[in-house]
Amino acid sequence: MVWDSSCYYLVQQSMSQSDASAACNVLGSHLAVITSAAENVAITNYLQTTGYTNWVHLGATDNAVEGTYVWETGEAFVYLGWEIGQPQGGSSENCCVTRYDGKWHDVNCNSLVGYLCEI
Ligand SMILES: [Ca+2]
Repeated sequence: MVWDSSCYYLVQQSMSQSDASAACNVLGSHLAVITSAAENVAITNYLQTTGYTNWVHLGATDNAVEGTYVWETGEAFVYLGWEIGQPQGGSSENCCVTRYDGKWHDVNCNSLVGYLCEI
């Protein structure tokens, strides 16, 4: 899916967030980074078209400082797409995922789900 000069690709293969990040890197891309409501809508619409209903890893973690999410590209964490009440997993859930409803949750980084690459 192409939006605003980026290309996004859902991989429906379940893996941990770190493995997913590495897999995107092998393809010359990175895990998707969402920095606006418009981008979140575009990605959500794309996920809906795929019919994939599981979570998908994004490129954000709070591994370094609990409670402070950062994008792996270093882009500013300016848009917050968390579902109400999220993130709530404390130090056991440090990875940000999204799905067809566009509402982000924090999950354990070893959660085996699909992932979204962006280039
Ligand atoms: Ca956390």
